[in-house]
Amino acid sequence: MNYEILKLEVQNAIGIITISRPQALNALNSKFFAEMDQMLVDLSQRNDIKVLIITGDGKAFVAGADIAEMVDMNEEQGSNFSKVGHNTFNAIEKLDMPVIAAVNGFALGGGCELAMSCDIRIASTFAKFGQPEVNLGMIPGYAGTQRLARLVGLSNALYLLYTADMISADDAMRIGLVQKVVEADQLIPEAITIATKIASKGPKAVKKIKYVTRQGMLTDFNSGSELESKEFGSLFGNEGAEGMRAFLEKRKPNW
Ligand code: CO8
Repeated sequence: MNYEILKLEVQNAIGIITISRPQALNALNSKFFAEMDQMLVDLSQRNDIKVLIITGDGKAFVAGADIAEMVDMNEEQGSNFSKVGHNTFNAIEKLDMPVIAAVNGFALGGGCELAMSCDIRIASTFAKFGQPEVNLGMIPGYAGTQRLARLVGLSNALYLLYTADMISADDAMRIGLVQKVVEADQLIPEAITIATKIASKGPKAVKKIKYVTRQGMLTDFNSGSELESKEFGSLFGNEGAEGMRAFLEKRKPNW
């Protein structure tokens, strides 16, 4: 595919996707979803990337779904456009590697929903988060109603969804939506530092952490614990054996 909106750079096992349609504050249109779907397939077929970072070009991470594209949709088209977003964001959650959102600016509506589909969020002091759909007489359509409540708790989520308030990076961190806030010029370096740290850990263990933890959020405690036992067991005899042996032999593991 000839990517026009997405740019991928790969350095030292870290992939950085930049969403670049700054003239529309990187608003999510059909082209974005087609490109992101293909990018996720491409990424799942490569084995040189251990951690992925997603960021935005310009003053926005993503300022929402593309209002100009949505304005004339009918009920069926709106519902379908919502499902397109669900599929893409679910695929990010299922991607076989940790995904870090490096939120450089506005993360509104679909932009906040995209950031929430990533595993962790690092924000610049310029970042603003919000679900302003009620200002448009709409509700979130890319699972924002579901992910926000799971990440920040029911009442924090309902507060943001009802009021459409745009909150600062510090306030987003206070409610647990963001894991770290840094100066703008430190955003990508810090995301790379975190990604590099994760990439140095047991690679199979990191993938299984994502799989088991995310599956656990979709199921009940006992089923999640059962899956944990199975995947925990699967690491014995290979990567886990090397990691534990390296500890006992006081050397670095050779993954
Ligand atoms: N869609 C399309 N274009 C946009 C969007 C958007 N979401 N946001 C900004 N733009 C465009 C503007 O129209 C403007 O274009 P132009 O230069 O041609 O007039 C350009 O980007 C720059 O924007 P502004 O001039 O408005 O920049 P400001 O710095 O003054 O303001 C804001 C920045 C505050 C971010 C402002 O642009 C804004 O409020 N944007 C809309 C935010 C919003 O409401 N987002 C939610 C959209 S709805 C949504 O995301 C639902 C998700 C689920 C959809 C389900 C599918 C059915």
